[in-house]
Amino acid sequence: MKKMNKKEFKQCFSRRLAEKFAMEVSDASPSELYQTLGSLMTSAYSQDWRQTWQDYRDAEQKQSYYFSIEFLPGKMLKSNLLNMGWLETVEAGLLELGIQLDDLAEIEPDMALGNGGLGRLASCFMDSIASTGLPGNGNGIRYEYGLFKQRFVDNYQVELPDEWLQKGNLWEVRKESKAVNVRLGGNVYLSSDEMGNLTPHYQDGMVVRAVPYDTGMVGYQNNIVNTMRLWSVEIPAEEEGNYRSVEARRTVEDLTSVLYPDDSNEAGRRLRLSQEYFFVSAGVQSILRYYKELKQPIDKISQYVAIHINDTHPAMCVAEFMRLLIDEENVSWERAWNLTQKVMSYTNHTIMAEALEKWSIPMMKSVCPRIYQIIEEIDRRFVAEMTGVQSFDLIQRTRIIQNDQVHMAHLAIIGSHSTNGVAKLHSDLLKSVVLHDFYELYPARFNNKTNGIAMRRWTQLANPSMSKVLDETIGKTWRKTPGDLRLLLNYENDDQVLNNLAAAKLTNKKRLAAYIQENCGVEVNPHAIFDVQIKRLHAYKRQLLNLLHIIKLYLELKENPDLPIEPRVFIFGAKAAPSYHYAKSIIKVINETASLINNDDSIHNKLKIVFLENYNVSLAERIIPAADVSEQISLASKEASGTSNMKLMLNGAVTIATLDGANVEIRDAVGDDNIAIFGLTEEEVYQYYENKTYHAAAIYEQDNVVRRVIDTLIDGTIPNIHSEGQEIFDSLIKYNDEYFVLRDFEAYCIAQMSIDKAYKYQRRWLQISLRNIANAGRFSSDHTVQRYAEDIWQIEPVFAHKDDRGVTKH
Ligand code: GLS
Repeated sequence: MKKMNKKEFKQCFSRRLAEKFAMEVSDASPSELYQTLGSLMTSAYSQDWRQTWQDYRDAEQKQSYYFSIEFLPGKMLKSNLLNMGWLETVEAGLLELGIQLDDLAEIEPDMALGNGGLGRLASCFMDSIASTGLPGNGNGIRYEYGLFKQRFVDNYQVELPDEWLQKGNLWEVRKESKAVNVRLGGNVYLSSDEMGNLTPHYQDGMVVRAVPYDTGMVGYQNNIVNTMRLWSVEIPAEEEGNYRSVEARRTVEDLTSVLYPDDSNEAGRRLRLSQEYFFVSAGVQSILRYYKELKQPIDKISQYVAIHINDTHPAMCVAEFMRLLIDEENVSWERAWNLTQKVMSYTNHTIMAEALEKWSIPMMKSVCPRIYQIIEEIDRRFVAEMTGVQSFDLIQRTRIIQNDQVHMAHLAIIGSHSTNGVAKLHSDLLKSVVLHDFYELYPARFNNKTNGIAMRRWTQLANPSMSKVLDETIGKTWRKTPGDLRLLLNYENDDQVLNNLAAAKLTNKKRLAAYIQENCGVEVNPHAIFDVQIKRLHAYKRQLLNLLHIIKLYLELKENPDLPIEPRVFIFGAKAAPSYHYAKSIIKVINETASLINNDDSIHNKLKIVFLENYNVSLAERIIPAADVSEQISLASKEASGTSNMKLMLNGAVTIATLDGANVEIRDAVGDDNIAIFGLTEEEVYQYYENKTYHAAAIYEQDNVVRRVIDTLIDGTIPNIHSEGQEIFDSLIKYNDEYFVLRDFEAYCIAQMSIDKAYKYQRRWLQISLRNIANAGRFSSDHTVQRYAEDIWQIEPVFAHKDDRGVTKH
């Protein structure tokens, strides 16, 4: 990629502005300046983008395709600048033109085509795949509306549409020539020739056009630009006549209109199934079209193509790939099946039963009838193959079609060569409990790939003040090799370094405090502990446990305003799925408690609660660098991995955690003294399930503290929560506290006391914080994708080295 000095940049920038808008810098609005900068960037990397593609093609490289119904890139301006190696020059150049880069970054909407961890992971992987030079692409849906915008009205969550495309999207390129048709609905009949070959005949239904919008995924200073391909639906020109009515057009347009706003809690809706088939079919068709251009025999396809099924949403890749091979390429079933299993791999991201997708047979037949036929045949053959080898019961439990439903996880596991979980504990649980039957059948297919995070975004971009301290202390190699953060351990007794890290943290806390003041009207003390829980609002994540502890502290302070606790600001960020009533009630109660506590002068500002609206990637970038404490308090076994836990640790927050998901590996990385672990273990949780001895009401009866705290939900202590307080109270006492909040309450309070105590000894606290930063390198997603590449996809980096002008040197 062409490097520029400041002077050249300024000239190019002014010239581009004149060409695009016929304007001088001084006349242009931030939006025009943003577009000018973006267009300068895209034209600078498009040469590399084309070249990367050419290189993969010339070298006939095996490529992976990451199929995900969600991608959550957030803003791309600064991360692209960083990866292009332009950030410093552009920042300085713009400044000389009187422009703040951050003001331009503000213009860009957050690209929020995902709900939370699952989508963000996909985007961290896209960054890392490009940055490690791996030939890998994304494949998903270009939703017209991203995840809803959250506002609080009367302390309730309300949802507003996210019209992120309103002002266009700089980074995408519409590729009309790469469009494909997708058939939905109707009927399909099979006819057989004298050889017994079956041919499908389609009747009725609709054909829609899938048009790809490609976005360059710029690697970190390596001249590699991969592709994230998102599909948008259109009415095919030749079908215009069939779509005259508004309703008919609407049926088509709805397909890629909205992202389903549910995380780990999927409702089985017809439109969702259509979305799944739409992007699966479009993606697999375009892969096969490319493969055929290579003129290789179809039997070699697994040496060129790896398709990754990210959670069950794209599980129909298995059947669609089969369909194309047998119906379009005349490959026999057996050969096609063999190739399919070699090409496909699958990641499970949750053990929550409601998120393991199942579709009713009638629905699947009506959305994608040919796919249903193929799944039926896969199921029939699976049963036939296993009969006599495995027990009848095991076969019944593992087959794809059961009780008139199609089990998508079963399809993904049976139709692929690899199934992985996303943290050690989660992968073990898959083997021992959730997918144990499949582990019996296919032990070699199961493996673990602990999640990771895009280190550069979460340090260099989000936390420049800490990054500067790191550079000054351990040099700059950590920027490329995050494992080098360990060098920081050499300075754990160096007061100067500890103080520098503390100063960087304070800068970030002041910045967040200003944001809080501006957006919530709450004044917070930057010297207080900033205690952060940021993630989707879900009962299993137990924001309620956090709240109950805050209420306990409040009650204690009311009794004794001189209680010697460190001042704390509890910061929440969380969206609830619009249909998730209970989660919305929790938001309301947290907000009302915040109003109560924040306005109570008698507690001398020792406690504050801030619930920041509209938690998204950009807000995460603001909050995480300012956090002192990271709340990772899900019920053990429920959080598959978590990734905010890694981001917070990397930014020096100290974790208070259950032994759940990747928290276990964080504990292993930092050691017991540098993390506050509490609560039931996963084994203990399963014991309770087994012997059914959990009685939340008994804890309530016997424990005065618990009773006093829980009663505030219904006794008027917290105003305006009449029905919500009762609902939550009932969930705990009447419905026996599904997520063991009361069981873990005491242990949690003790762990919180240890945090309070540790914070009082600032030097020790800073050392703990330093050890967290130093040990975070292992959670780089660069590392994670390399494991996927070697163990699952069998793809390798391109070894074409390029010089600064983007010329390939072989
Ligand atoms: C999730 C899990 O709940 C998270 O624990 C995990 O970190 C993430 C990425 O693997 O996937 N599964 C899901 O459906 N949404 C998630 O965030």
